[in-house]
Amino acid sequence: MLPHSVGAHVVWVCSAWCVLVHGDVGSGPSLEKQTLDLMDKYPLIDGHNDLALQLRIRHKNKLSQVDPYHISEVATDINRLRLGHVGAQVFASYVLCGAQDKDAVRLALEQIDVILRLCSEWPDFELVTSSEGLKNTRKIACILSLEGGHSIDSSLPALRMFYRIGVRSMSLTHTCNTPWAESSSKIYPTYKKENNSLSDFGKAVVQEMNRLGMLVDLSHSSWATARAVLNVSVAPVIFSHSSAYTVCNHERNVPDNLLHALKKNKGLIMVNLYSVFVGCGPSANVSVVADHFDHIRRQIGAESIGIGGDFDGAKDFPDGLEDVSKYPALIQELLRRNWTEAELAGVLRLNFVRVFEEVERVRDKLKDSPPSEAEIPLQMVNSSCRLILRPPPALSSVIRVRNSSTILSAGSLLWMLYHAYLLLW
Ligand SMILES: *[C@@H]1O[C@H](CO)[C@@H](O)[C@H](O)[C@H]1NC(C)=O
Ligand SMILES: *[C@@H]1O[C@H](CO)[C@@H](O)[C@H](O)[C@H]1NC(C)=O
Ligand SMILES: *[C@@H]1O[C@H](CO)[C@@H](O)[C@H](O)[C@H]1NC(C)=O
Ligand SMILES: *[C@@H]1O[C@H](CO)[C@@H](O)[C@H](O)[C@H]1NC(C)=O
Ligand SMILES: *[C@@H]1O[C@H](CO)[C@@H](O)[C@H](O)[C@H]1NC(C)=O
Ligand SMILES: CC(=O)N[C@H]1CO[C@H](CO)[C@@H](O)[C@@H]1O
Ligand SMILES: [Zn+2]
Repeated sequence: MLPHSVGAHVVWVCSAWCVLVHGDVGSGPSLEKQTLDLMDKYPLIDGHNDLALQLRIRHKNKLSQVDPYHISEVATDINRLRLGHVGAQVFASYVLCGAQDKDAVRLALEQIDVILRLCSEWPDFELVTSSEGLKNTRKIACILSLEGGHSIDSSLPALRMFYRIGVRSMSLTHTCNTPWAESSSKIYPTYKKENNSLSDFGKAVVQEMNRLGMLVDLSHSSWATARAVLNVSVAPVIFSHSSAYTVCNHERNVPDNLLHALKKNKGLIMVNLYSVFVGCGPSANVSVVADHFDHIRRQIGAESIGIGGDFDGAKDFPDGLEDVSKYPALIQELLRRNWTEAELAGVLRLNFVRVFEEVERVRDKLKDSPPSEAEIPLQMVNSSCRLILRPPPALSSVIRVRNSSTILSAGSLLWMLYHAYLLLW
């Protein structure tokens, strides 16, 4: 029932051929075959990919200009996904922080449009919106995510509509704070937070995501926000593309105490491959990436680990891991380091499926809770781009009167009589 990849077949034939030619059955070729067999059985579910961003930048989202099997100057296309044994890709709908409080919602919808198009028009892809769909598809599964909470413009109704069109995961921030959550990055001066990294409205966002069955993604959030979310979320959360802070001390990575909180939450950290996060510099190699896996496994166990490559969201990737076709090199290195096949089956696929299923179970348990009507305080989001709707004075005074069941103040009584008079007149 798992996708059978043409690419894998080609590679397998080559490795068999190499064995024949060199008469070599040493550890190299057999490890390679073991890797590819394992990845045939457990095709990778990758947690983060920014192809849609590149389609915007390079092709203005005009899919008709693009050959799905070979896209130049990017790290992702169908040929390379097949070679990489990728069975499912979470595609990010990412909108620049500069659009916050402007047209972030429109831009996010446009990125979702291009992802939904490629997931339906490209024959190798299928959009999935449930763990069942993910497990059953024979194609490369597409999972839709929203990168950056600024794309919901502080609106739970907008969040719900994103869920309806297929979004199953959202990172609370990108590199900017939202009015309700804090980013790991300080490059934007917006919505400074002091001692309140997740506001009451932010908690309502997390609770509504739990109720909907949307994965809460803490990559890009500040550590304080991540801790606050882990305190509130009743479902497991993910870091869709973050690595280990102890191995490379970059603020986008996850420190050990947060890793332990994540384990308690039964969540998942999907290791980011970007050289700057894994090697703390513009260059890195497979071995350094594997050090992140080893470290996290020592801290919280292999069952908490996945892979979130971040291809096409950044420029410099480690030697030997330059694009989505190279994942087998990483799995082979982990096998060489004595990771078991069961551990790697989890890292490749089963851990993500488990978390997704648990998120759905929480949704099912909450099915009798009504949609949240929480609103962000107006003064938090008051900008010239927002139309402020106010009830007319007559209506608001009538509501006030209706609500005060015991004592009517003389003032509101007068207001009511005055407006009743105006209406009659
Ligand atoms: C934030 O916390 C720090 C350290 O606990 C404290 O010194 C500061 O006064 C707090 N700021 C506010 C606005 O509460
Ligand atoms: C977690 O929740 C507890 C109990 O409500 C609270 O005392 C604590 O400050 C919270 N921690 C964070 C990081 O929000
Ligand atoms: C990988 O990079 C590390 C750190 O730069 C270096 O020490 C190591 O020798 C490299 N390993 C390989 C196999 O190139
Ligand atoms: C893997 O296990 C074998 C056998 O126990 C051992 O000889 C080898 O040193 C281990 N390799 C690594 C990288 O830990
Ligand atoms: C919103 O901003 C406008 C213009 O700056 C101001 O007149 C109004 O009082 C503000 N409203 C709130 C609720 O902050
Ligand atoms: C703001 C407020 O007091 N709202 C109340 C108005 O009356 C309805 C019906 O009695 C209550 O449900 C609201 O809480
Ligand atoms: Zn990112």
